[in-house]
Amino acid sequence: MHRLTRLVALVGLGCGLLGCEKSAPTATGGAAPPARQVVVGFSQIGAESGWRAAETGSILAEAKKRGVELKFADGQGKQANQVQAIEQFVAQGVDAIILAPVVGTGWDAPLAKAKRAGIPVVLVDRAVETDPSNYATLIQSDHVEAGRAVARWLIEKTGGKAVVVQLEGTVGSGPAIDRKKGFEEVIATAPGITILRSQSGDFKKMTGKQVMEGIIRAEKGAFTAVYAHNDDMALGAIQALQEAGLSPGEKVLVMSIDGGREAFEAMVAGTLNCVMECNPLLGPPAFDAIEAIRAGAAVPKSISQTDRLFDRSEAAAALPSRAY
Ligand code: GZL
Repeated sequence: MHRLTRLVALVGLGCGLLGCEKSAPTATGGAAPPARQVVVGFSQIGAESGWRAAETGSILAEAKKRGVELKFADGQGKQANQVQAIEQFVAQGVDAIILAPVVGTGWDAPLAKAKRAGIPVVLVDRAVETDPSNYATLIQSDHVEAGRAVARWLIEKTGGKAVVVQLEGTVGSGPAIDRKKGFEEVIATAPGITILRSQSGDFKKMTGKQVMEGIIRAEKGAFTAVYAHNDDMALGAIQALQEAGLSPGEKVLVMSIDGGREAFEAMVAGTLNCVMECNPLLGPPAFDAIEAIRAGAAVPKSISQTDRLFDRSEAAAALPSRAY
C-alpha cells in the first residue's frame, strides 16, 4: 500500500469510521491536508423525563466514541427553539442533523432549508408530518403498538373490566397521539373497560402528579386503573395515589411506557403493575444511519426499535440488566 494512502487510511481510522472526512491525496503526491472532523447538529427537545436524559446521553456518548463533533441544542420543550437550532446548524454548514421533534407538525420550512443545503436530517424518537423527502430516516419505537400492548395486558389482567384514567404525553407529540390511538383501539374491543378521564401530563413527573391529584379530587376513587404514557407521569401519579390512600398497584392498577430503571424499581416495590419498553438508546442507530448516508448507501425511511412489555412479576429478575 502506497505510503501516502497508508497515512490517509491511518488518519481515517484514528478518527473512527465516521469521525473524520478522509481527504483525497494531492495529485502531486504531496502531504494530504489534515482530515476534517465530521460535525453533526443535534436538536433535542429538552430534559422533561428520565427517558429524554437517557436518549441525550446515548447520542452524546456515541458522537464521542465515533470522533464526531456534536453541536448540542437543548430546545427546553419549545418548538421555536428547535427550529432556530436547525437554522443555525444549516448556517454553520454541519454535515448532518439529528432532530427529536417536540411536536409532529410545523417542521416543513426548517427541514426544507436543510434539504436545500444538502444536509441530511435523521429524526429520532418522534415522527413529523412533512414531505418524506425532507428527512433521511426516522428512528423510533412503534408507539401505536405500545399502546395496544398495554391495553391487551389490562384486558387480560381484569377480564375486560376496568375504569381507566389516561395520563397523556405532550399535546401534539407523535408518541402521545399514537399511544392513545393504540390503547383506545384495543380497549374498544372490551365493552367492560371505559375511560373516565384523559388528560395531558406533558410527560413530566410533577405535572402527572398534579393532574392525578385533580382527578382524585373530582372523581374520588371512581377509577380502577391509571394508564400513563410514560414512566415519569406514572411515578407522579403513584405519589398522588399513595397520598390519597388509594394503594397504587393493588386497588388501582398502574401501567406505563418507557421502561426506565425507576419504573422497574416501582414494579419491584409493587406500586406499578406493568411497563412497555421504549428504547431511548438511539445514539448507535442514529450515527449508523448518518455513516451510511455519507457513504452514499440506501437507508430505510423508517427504522423501528424492538421493545417488549414487562409485568411486575418479571421486574426483579430483569432490573439488574436494565441498560437505562
Ligand atoms: C418516546 C419519547 C417520549 C418518552 C417520554 O419516543 O418521545 O418522550 O416516552 C419522553 O418519556 O419525554
